[in-house]
Amino acid sequence: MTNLSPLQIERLKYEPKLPSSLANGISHLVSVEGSATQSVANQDEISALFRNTYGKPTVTFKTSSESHSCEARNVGVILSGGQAPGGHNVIAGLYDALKQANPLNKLYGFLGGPSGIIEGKYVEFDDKFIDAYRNTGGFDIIGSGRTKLETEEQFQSSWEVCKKLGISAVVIIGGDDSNTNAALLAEWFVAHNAGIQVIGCPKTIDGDLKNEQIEISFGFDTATKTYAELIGNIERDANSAKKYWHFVKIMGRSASHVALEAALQTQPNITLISEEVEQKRMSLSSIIDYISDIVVRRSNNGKNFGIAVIPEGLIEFVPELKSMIANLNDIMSTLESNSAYTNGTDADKIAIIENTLSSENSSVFKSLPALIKSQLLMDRDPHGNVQVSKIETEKLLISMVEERLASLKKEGKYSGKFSTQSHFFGYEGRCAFPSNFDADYCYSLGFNAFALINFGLTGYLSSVRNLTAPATEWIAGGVPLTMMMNMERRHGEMKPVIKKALVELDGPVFKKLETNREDWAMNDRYLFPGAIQYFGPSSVCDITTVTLALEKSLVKA
Ligand code: FBP
Repeated sequence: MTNLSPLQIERLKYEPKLPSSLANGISHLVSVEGSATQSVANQDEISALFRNTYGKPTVTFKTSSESHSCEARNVGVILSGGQAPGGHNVIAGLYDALKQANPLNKLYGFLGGPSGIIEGKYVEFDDKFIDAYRNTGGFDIIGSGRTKLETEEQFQSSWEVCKKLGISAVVIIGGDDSNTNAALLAEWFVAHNAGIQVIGCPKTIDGDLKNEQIEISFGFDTATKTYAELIGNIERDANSAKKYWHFVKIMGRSASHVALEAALQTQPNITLISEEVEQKRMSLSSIIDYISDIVVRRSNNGKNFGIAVIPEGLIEFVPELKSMIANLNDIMSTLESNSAYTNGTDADKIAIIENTLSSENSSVFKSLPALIKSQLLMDRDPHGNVQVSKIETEKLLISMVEERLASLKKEGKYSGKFSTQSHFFGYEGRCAFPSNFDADYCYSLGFNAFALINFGLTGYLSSVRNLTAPATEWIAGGVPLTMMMNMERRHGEMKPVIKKALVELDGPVFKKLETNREDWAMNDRYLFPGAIQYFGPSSVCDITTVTLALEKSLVKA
C-alpha cells in the first residue's frame, strides 16, 4: 500500500465488534416492540406536524433461530453536519449488513451532505471503495454539508433522485438538527406514499444528542480523548515552565459536555460550564471575578500559571449575552433584505445593529470589544445557529481578566504576573482515528440502521445501548425520532426540533467537577491521559469516557 501511515495500515485491518444480536446475522433478527411513545414536550404540536410517524413504539432486536430471506433493495446514505470520528464505520457497517442481507443490494452515498440527495450527486459503493475507509477518521468518503432539508421542493427533488436510483431507504448520519431533517423527510415520504424509509444515526462530537435510548452520540469518545491528550500536554508544559496561564476553548456548540469530559480527564485549575453560568445567572463580570480570584490566590502561593477550560458555547449562556444574541438573531434575519446592511462595512453593520437592538441589549453589545462584535455578526449556520466556533471567547475572557487584574494591582490587591496563551481545540479532534469504542459503536450503528430498514421502519434513530458493557452485550434497536422532539424558536419562528441534552447540574458528571474544583484550582492535580491507544491492554484501549462511566454509575462521583 502506498501513501498510508503505519497506523493507517494497521487500523484498516481492525475488525469492529458487534452486539451479539447483530453478529448472529441480519436474517436471524426479530424485532420486539416497546409501548407507544410521545414527544418529550409539545405533544399536541408535534403529533399534528408528524401525523404519520408520531407515537410509534421503540424497538429492540433479538436473535431467532429461524432465518428469513431479504428481498433486494437499494439504500442511500448521507453524512450531515460537522465531522465526528467514526462516520466511515457507520457507512461500513451499513454496507456490510446490506450486502450480507442480499448481495444484490446496493448502497449509494450522496455527496457533500444533504445537498447530494437534492442535486442527485452520488457514488455507488463497492467492497474496494469501503475497504479503503474502514476505521479511519473524517467524512471524506463522501463529504458532508449543513444544507437544511426542509422545503417542499427539496423533498420533491430528493424523491425524484431516489426514484431514479431505485432507492427505498435513506440513512441520515447527523446531529440533532440533521436528525430533525430526517424526521421531516420521513414524514413527507409517508404522507406522499413515496415508499422510501428514513433512518437516522446519532452523530456529533458535542455529545448533546442523548436520552434514555441514546446513551451517547458517536464521536464524543474520540474527540474528548483527543482534547484531553492536548490539555494534559499543556498542563505538563505549564507545570514545567511555570510562566503562562493557558485559556483553552473547547468545541461543543451549545452544551458543555465536551469541555466537562475533557476537564474530568485532565483536572485543570479552572473549568467553566455554560449550563451552570446560566442557572446561577452569572454575568460576564461575575465570571471574570471567579477567574481573577483564582489567578490572584494562586499567585499569592507563588504560582503565576494555570489552565482554564472554557466551553465553546459559553457566550450564549451568559444571561445578558443570551438575551442580546436572541435579539440579534431576530434582527439579522430581517436585515437579510436590507442593502444598507448587507452592502455595508463591518463598522456600518455594527452601527445599524446598535441602533436596532433594544436599549438594554444595545448597551451589552456596545460593551464588547470590536473583534467580538464583528464575530457575532458573521453568518448564521443554515439552522440559524451563531457559529460559536468563530467567536474567540477565550480571548475575550483573557482581556477582561487582564483589565480586572490591572485594577486590583492599582488597589494593591495583586502583585503577580499574568502572561497568557490562548488555544482553541475543536477541529483537532473531529477527524481523529476513531477510538476502539467509536470504531465498534459506529459500525454497530450502521449495521443496526440496515436492520431497522429491513423491518420496514421509518422515522427511527438507530440505537445501540448498554455501552459500558462489552460490545457483545450491547442492545440494538430503534427509537422514533419524534419521541425526542419539542418546539423551539428558530429564525424567529417556532419549529419542531430534537431537544438538545444539556449538562445536568444535579447529575453525577457535573457533581464530580463541583466537588473537586476548589482542590484542582489551588493544588495542581493535573492528569495526563496521553494519546488514544488502539492496541494493547484493554485497560487503556477500551477505557470509557468519565461521562458515560458516571452516568452508568461505574465509578464514584
Ligand atoms: P454537529 O452538531 O453538526 O455535529 O457539529 C458540531 C460542531 O463540531 C460544533 O461543536 C461546532 O460548533 C461546529 O460543529 C463547527 O462547525 P463548522 O465545522 O461548520 O465550523
